[in-house]
Amino acid sequence: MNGERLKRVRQAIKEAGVDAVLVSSPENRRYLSGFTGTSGVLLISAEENRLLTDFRYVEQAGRECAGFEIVRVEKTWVQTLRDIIAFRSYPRIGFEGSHLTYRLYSTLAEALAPVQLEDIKSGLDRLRAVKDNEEIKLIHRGVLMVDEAFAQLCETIRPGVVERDFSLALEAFLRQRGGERMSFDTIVASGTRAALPHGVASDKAIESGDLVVLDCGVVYGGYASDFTRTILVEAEPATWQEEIYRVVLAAQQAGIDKVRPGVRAAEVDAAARGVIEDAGYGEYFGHGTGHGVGLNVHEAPHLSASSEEVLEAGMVVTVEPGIYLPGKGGVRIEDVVVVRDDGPEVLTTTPKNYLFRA
Ligand SMILES: [Mn+2]
Repeated sequence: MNGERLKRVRQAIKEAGVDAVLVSSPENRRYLSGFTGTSGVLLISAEENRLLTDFRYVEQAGRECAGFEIVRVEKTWVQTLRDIIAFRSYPRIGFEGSHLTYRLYSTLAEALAPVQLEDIKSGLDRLRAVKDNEEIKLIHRGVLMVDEAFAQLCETIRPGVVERDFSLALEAFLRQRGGERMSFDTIVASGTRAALPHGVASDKAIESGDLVVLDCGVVYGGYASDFTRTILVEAEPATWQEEIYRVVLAAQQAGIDKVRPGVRAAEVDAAARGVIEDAGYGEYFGHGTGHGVGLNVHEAPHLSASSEEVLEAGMVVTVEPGIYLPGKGGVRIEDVVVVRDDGPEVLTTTPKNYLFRA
């Protein structure tokens, strides 16, 4: 049982003005209870910690969730929940609005009436933004696994190699070393496809002179990592290729240099974006500069212009600006960075100070 996390969720329950909370998203459920199964819901209040789950997971939950009473769901968890709270006084119950489907919400509201349901998802997500040392270790391990994979496999990015085959080799390498799964579908975007910021590996063969954007991550111990490098395949760089690489690299460094406690997430974005805008490529950088990484590969804090979050020591974020020129290609560079009291600690070790030649 993680008493510190339960203390903080009880504080969040109080702040949200609810009497109890239902936690159904896999990340928050795992964060608060330790449960790694794929089906179940937590009921947490000032007085109780319960996990409602079905036959498949009862034994596993008993092992994983010290401090939680495991309740076996017979028909649906909504019915089980209704039976439990019939004996409670919980006039207002929080739930995760961006996770619960509309249909489930409707069923829940009807079954629990007259209980009032309040969406407190963002209040729960915020609990995960600052990582403890154990969490940072798991993320670091994943980051280093990907660094190792890149060092081993980079030179296999050759003309004629199909994007999808490369991603498969990369995934096999990482799985053999203990990676549970990839953080997301691996992006291998070569040639003009490199202008697609999320160009998932396709059947295209890599060609000489292509820029290849490789964006991937591995999940280790439940925690995601995230990584991007751009590689030039077997050619002298064209002037435009060298130029956008240089600009993205400078932008990425400007973003990293801003990372420290007390700095607004939007300032990190502004620092990176400013370099790209000053070079005249502002319209070709259409996504945020980075995001928190943890149980979810994209989580708080969000490093974007509209973010109102403020960095705190222990947050783990990516810094990943890019330039995408339609019909030509693109460049993105991404590292994972820990917010430390004395500034940024970059976990990613793969070099980036030059355009990789494969
Ligand atoms: Mn990322």
